[in-house]
Amino acid sequence: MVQRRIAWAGLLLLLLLALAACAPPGQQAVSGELNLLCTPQVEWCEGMKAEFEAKYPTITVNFVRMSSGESLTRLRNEKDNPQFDIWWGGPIDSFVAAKQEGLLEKYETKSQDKIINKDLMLDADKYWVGIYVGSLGFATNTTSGITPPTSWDDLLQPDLKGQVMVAHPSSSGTSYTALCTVLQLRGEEAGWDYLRQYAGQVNQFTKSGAAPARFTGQGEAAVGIVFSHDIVAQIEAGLPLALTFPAEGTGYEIGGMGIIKGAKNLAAAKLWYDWALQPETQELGPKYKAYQAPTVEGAKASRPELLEANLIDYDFEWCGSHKKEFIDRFTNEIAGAANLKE
Ligand code: S7P
Repeated sequence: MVQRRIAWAGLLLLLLLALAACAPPGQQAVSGELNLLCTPQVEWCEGMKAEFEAKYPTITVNFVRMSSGESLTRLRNEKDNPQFDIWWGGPIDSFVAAKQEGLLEKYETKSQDKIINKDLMLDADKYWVGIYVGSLGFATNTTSGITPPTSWDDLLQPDLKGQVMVAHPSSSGTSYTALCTVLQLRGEEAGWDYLRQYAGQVNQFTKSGAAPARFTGQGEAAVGIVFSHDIVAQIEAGLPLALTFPAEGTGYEIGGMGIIKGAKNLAAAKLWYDWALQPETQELGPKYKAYQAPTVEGAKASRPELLEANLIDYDFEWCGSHKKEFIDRFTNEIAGAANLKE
């Protein structure tokens, strides 16, 4: 009797092990680690790690959350000995730059068939892909007495001197999206002139792009320039904020994903990549307070109204190709990047 029980227990154990190593049809069983460079908010990064590990229990995800500019710098520094396997999130301008610098690995997969707008959201050479879309907005503290701005010029009003908060474009993809939006809306000469005036209104540049929504809600500034979904998350958290958009046009991001050139856990990186392009995965965002719109067929946007603003025809190739040049110019001629607020 005892022997029979031991035999059954052994069989059960074998079955459990076999199940754990089992992969969906068409995929090889993968186990080990996945080192993820994660650029969205930390709550979403943590949620995605937990969801992925629940689906693939033989893989452990180690992630580091870093803003876009910091991520790009880190990848450049680690080019000869990459520590990350995949980069998930952050505006694709940085992925365009990373591809040009040889930091990404090409990956062609059937999962890319589901992308809703391949011309815009899938790199022609398959080095990066879009995983979400989000528009840039203004967050106004409703107790500040300031009328919420509805144009870029409104940010220059004397009442807002020292009352505007935005991240620094050297560290933040959000802020770089704002910079490149202005250059496209106004043309380069007038755009740089505007950026000089706008920087004069800023009380302090932050490191992270989403932070100004929280600081503005806490009364440290009257207006923050932030992605609209990050403003919505702070309104939901109870902060007194109003969301507005510039009527003449606002920029938007396509959040990117790409496998790192020389990834040490390539098979796991490909699994994450394919998983991140499933509609069920993209619909997980709101569970972790992320309200960006999905990029694949079959996934429903939680806040479609955020893309109903007047979006400019943002040129990701142009902004990505000039990223280093524009950031250097902003940092050297307009506002340095020392002492950024966390
Ligand atoms: O919070 C989500 C999100 O706004 O974060 C990314 C953002 O670029 C990361 O922060 P930085 O601005 O500090 O780089 C966006 O891609 C994403 O929508």
